[in-house]
Amino acid sequence: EINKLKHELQTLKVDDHVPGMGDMIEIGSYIMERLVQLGCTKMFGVPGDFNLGFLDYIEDHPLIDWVGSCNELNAAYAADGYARVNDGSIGALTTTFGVGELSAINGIAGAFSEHVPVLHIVGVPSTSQQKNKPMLHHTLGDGRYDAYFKAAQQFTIAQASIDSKETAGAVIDRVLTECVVMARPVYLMLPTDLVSERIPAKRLKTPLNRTPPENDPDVEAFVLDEIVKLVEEAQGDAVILIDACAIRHSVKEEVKELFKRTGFPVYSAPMGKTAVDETEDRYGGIYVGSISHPDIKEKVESANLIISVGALKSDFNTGNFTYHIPIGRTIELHSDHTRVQFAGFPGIGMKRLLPKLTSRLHPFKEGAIKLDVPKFGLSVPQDNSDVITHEYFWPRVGEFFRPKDVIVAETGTSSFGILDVKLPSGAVFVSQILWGSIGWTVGSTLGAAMAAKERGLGRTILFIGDGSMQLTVQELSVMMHHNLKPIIFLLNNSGYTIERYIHGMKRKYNDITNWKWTHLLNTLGGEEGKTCQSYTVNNRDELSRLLDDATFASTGKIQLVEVMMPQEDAPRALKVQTELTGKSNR
Ligand code: TPP
Repeated sequence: EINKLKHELQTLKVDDHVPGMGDMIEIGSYIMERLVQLGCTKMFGVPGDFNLGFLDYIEDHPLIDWVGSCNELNAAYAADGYARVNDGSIGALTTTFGVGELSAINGIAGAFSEHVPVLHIVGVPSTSQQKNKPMLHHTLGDGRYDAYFKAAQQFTIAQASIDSKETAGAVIDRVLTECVVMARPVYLMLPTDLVSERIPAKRLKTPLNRTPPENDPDVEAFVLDEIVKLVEEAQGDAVILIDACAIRHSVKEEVKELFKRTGFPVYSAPMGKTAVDETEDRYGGIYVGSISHPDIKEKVESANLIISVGALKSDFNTGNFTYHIPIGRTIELHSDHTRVQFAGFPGIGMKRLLPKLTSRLHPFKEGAIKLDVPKFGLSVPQDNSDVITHEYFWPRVGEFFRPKDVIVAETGTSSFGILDVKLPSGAVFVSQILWGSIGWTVGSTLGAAMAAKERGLGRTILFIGDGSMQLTVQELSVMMHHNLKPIIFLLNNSGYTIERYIHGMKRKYNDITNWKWTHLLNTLGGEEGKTCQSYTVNNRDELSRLLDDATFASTGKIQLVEVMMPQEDAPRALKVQTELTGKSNR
């Protein structure tokens, strides 16, 4: 099925699969065709009377699947997760005017902060209603029809209202191009009366530009000379530090070329985890400022030169801003600017710069480069305890992962615990470390699992705390509706452990109601034992036996594992980070 789809995508011609369209195409179909061209084949969302007409086009399209979510927040999370795993494409959702779109805004803002390209299409009242401003349902009742557009301006990189059939094609293309090139969400208003208006199909023959513009050649040449000089002066003692924007702005391949050619060791920030294959010889692990393992910290901070690619220096991504790397020894490559030591070069983007840099640098010569990267990864502790502590859990599940697995980790103990686990070749790590909206991973897992299927990746495995699951749990039903089979590890530590560590270890506000977790899938539409399976593991032996069970590992149905953990236990990195966060909140 995947191959068939790929083939159809490659050979797609507009007229082939939209019978009778001729040279004209309806606006609803035009949007669909552009999505297909971008490699996006899922539309997430929730129906409402202002987008129902558009939903017909989605449902009838041969290459796009409609994925109805339980609420708009989850739909936005799903579109975000889909875009992250469907690397280089975008995610898309559609909601209805006001009530729907406003519910999605948290998810859209998260995509903005973490550089994820998401198209948010909102079905809005007709063009004449927008002019006359009657007191329609879903309005504020005071005639401010532009209020939601104004809200969207805060959280999207481009916004537009399709207001005539004459300009529709150009408007759609403009926002989509911004979405892809800037790797950020965009907002498009689609009035009810324009969905079926016909516009020329000719524009579709020109694919959208997906790459950033060329750098100014003189400035770029100067920057390259400066970088090459610094690399030579470093005499082989340089490291590459890869981060989130290397993934989001699609330079993973370019960075791979760079470290293959130079032989420099590579380290990753938490948000850049799996940007480089963690099984690479020269991969040294996660650098997170003072929270890093001491040998990683020493290797990175003592290098003569640090080439940082796509850095996103947020608190949780830098060990609370504790990078001890002097600016004089740093080169920073970003999507839209470059920094060489103390000098900034606006407009010099890494997508164009990196291949030129790689070709200018000398190939690795045996003995010329410091190659002693620390041994990255954890081993399972051999003590006699039977308690599932974080110290035990993460290395133990690390042994369960397989190449190409998609591993999603929720804000909380999960996103910290997973960091030190060495993930197998081709694995994709998904987490929302900067925005950190709890519950995000449930929607995101829905989108990620769909993209994983399309891309021929492995299992989708979610790690989530009991507190976070309670925010967005309904989306499990959508996963089952679409026959997705993720494995969900629900860490039951009786409440908000990460918050306990920040403030109020014994406070009631950090407690939650315990749910009957193993009944959930059955309640949400599954049939326990048939289409879904749930387990509780109380001790190390039960966990280990389950992880070694071939039927469990092959994940023939959606599975939820309730992992019983102590309330006040946490991964090492979380304990250090929360102490720093707690202090800075005072
Ligand atoms: N609301 C949202 C939408 N996002 C948030 N980040 C918070 C509240 C604050 N918050 C951050 S982590 C957390 C809360 C309430 C608790 C997470 O608890 P749980 O999922 O059980 O994770 P644990 O640390 O126990 O593994």
